[in-house]
Amino acid sequence: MHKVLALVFVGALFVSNAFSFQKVLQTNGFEVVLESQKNFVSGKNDFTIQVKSNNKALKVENLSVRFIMPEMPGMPKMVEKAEITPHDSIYKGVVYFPHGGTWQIRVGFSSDKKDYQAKGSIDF
Ligand SMILES: [Cu+2]
Repeated sequence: MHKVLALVFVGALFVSNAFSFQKVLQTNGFEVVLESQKNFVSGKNDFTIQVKSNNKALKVENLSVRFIMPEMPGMPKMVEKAEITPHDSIYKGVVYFPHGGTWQIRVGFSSDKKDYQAKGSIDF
């Protein structure tokens, strides 16, 4: 039941075309598409992530999304791992940021038994 509701929810997001944030990362011919209804903020963030090949969203294995801020004066390195829930080939992510700034994005996944990592960054 929860899965059905979640699918309807994610579907509704697409139908209403409500994404105001989109970031596309590239790796080895894959496009990793991060989307959210609002720009990332400190605190809780909900987003969706899709791994596409030839414009088709794929089901992948071991999808992980981490946001990293390198060590800075007076602040240790921070790694915030997103909680990922698959809904067919759309993955729903939740991440909490302690504060804004520039965060490196690392998206890892496996497809056909090979491991890939896409990199990017966001600023808020
Ligand atoms: Cu920090």
